[in-house]
Amino acid sequence: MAPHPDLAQSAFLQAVRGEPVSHTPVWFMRQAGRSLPEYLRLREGVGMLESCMRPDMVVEITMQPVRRYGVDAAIFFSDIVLPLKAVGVDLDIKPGVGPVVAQPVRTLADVEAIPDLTPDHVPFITEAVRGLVGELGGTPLIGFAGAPFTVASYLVEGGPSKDHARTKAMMFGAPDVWDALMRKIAGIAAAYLEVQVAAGASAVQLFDSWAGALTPGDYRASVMPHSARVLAAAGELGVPRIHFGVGTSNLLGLMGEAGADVVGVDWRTPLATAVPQVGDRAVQGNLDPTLVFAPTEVMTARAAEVIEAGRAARGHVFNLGHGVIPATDPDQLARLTEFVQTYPL
Ligand code: 1CP
Repeated sequence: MAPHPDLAQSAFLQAVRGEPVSHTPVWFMRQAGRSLPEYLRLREGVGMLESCMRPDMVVEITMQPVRRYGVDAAIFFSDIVLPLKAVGVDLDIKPGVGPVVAQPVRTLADVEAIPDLTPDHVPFITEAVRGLVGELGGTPLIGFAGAPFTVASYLVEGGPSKDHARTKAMMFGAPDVWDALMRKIAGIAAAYLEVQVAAGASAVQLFDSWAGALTPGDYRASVMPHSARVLAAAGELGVPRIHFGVGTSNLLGLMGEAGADVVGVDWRTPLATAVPQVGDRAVQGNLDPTLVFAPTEVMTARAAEVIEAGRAARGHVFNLGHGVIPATDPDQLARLTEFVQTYPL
């Protein structure tokens, strides 16, 4: 299907390419799911992974924040562990916890038992993306995948972890197993992104949420080459690539060099500090997600500072510095969206 003609004028796609924009484009990580009452109603009695495998639900949940806020891009409703589930890894997403893996990956045999991903594993993704692209019209859809380090953390730890100790112990102590695991996940992520782009996604985001646990030296040696492979594969499909992590103030340059068009910045690093680090790339971010709980004029004053700092970058996509917090008042996000879109450039 040919891309919708209005996509050429999308402020989001213009900003990520470093072209002039009429307004600063805005979308929110975790805008789909979690906080909207219409989402919570729809999800009643349906498991998280089950909802990700039902195209009708994926289309509806992805559309909800687009309708409510009029954001400049949609983020595909899914999860970073969905492709693992699709190839047969025994895992679930437990309410209030997150992804839990039945048999954590520890050995080379464990890695080799994970199948590579083919489009036949995820026909429901193709169907959902096609349906969405039809409904979204001129609003671009951002596809996504988890980056090898962040996905490896769930597989090795068996669930959410604060220090990623077992994961890093494998990286430090069993480099052959680590290399095989990172190659396996990178291949799955690249294939998963290809399915989304083939079905019509306009851009992709690689989430390396937990990369901030690494020193620059370890990131460069043991993680970056694998993320770079995923980003290069996405680049060959001709779509812009966003690369995001949390607590990555000392990794921003490397995350750009890994092959990103846009570097996502969390709220701890001022954009004025981040922009020189990423060089000739666009940035995405980075309002502290808790500012939506402050009075509206406090929130918008800080949003204005973010927009002003973003002017120094090749391009700027406004976002929160991490995902929408579930207790967020949707009306406050609506006000924030309007403020950013009408802020004079
Ligand atoms: O039952 C539920 O509603 C569970 C909540 C939920 C939702 C709505 C989870 C569990 N995942 C998702 C969807 C999701 N996850 C999206 C869809 C788009 C959107 O919500 O707008 C995306 C992009 C993700 C990506 C994801 N999953 C990341 C990377 C982004 C980030 O937030 O840093 C990570 C780390 C995950 C793992 C995950 N999935 C769910 C939870 C609670 C977690 C985090 C657990 C942990 O702390 O380790």
